[in-house]
Amino acid sequence: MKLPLLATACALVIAPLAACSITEDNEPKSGSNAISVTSTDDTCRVSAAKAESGTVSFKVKNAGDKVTEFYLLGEDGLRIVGEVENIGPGLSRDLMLTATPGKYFTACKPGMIGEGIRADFTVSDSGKDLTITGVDQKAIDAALTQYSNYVKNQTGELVAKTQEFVDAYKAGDDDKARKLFPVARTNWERTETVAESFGDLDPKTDLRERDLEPGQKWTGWHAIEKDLWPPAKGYTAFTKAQRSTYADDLMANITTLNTRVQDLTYTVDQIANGSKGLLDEVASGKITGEEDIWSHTDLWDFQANVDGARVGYETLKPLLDAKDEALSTEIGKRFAALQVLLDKYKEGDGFVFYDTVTEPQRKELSNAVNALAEPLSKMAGALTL
Ligand SMILES: [Cu+2]
Repeated sequence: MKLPLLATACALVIAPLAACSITEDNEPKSGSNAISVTSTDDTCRVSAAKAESGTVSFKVKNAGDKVTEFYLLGEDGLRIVGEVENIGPGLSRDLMLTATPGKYFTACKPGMIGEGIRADFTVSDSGKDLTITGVDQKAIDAALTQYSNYVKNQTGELVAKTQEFVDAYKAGDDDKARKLFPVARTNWERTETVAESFGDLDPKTDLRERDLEPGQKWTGWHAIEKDLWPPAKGYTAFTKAQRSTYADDLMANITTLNTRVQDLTYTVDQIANGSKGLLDEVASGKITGEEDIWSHTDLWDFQANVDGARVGYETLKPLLDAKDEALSTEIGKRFAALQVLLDKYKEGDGFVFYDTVTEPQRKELSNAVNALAEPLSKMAGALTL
């Protein structure tokens, strides 16, 4: 079962001036960069196909029955400029970003599979200066460099840890491989929103069996996970040759990821939205126990997503303190509260297995995640407005 990220859609309305009610009109004010998106199970209605450079906000409403996602993609159709994931039926979520002039695509993804329902989107030049006001440019540059170094550091470690993991797996040392699985994934999950921004690598690397599309070959972490923690009945273990194939493929994709992040640069809103995106990952996969369905090592991933979200916040903290100190303090408090709760499940160097965490305990974790998601969702808006 998927738990809704937030109890009400209202909690996520960013603009303080927006009155909040269940029957709220989804139409944007004319001439503004506030765009409304209505996603149903087979349509994606975007209220405007263009905007002017500067702050653009998409108010995404899910009017369908399936959980949906919304993306703003770059001209190549692969680069994710901004996204909101895991929007339950009846809920609304806001995506706020700083858009530079260019050609884009909008996409709704009902059911969270496939290419999504896409449409062209153009951002024209407003002539506006897109630098953040009221914050020292040096502080911005420092934050962006710091974040870029962080990501490179994580993917570098990911290469090393994944190598150890696949070596053990190929050698048939299953006990060692099982121990290393959640450890190697930690570096992946800490930077998951960056890893996911490579639309070609992510499905090959981190796809879950239940999200397979007809004809799609299942590879990556979770295919190996199933082989290491096989179901009691009806599963044929991989041969030695198959093990090598899957292990080498995972290693090659991780190596490519590491190569690609070396040239990546980031913007403040990407870091802010990425931080929130990592927390959405917790809500959509870890709380539910769907991420590591065979190994039950979800709490390692949970912690890693939270770590990544916190790094994003801490990187931006000097800027956020200058723009909205109360919000910054609130986010810091919520991170701390969530960590206190997570610490209860620590065991040795890792965590207890998630199948031992009861339904009420999961609910308690979920509430702490939601309490953090609410102020965290305001960070991008507070920084770019
Ligand atoms: Cu994941």
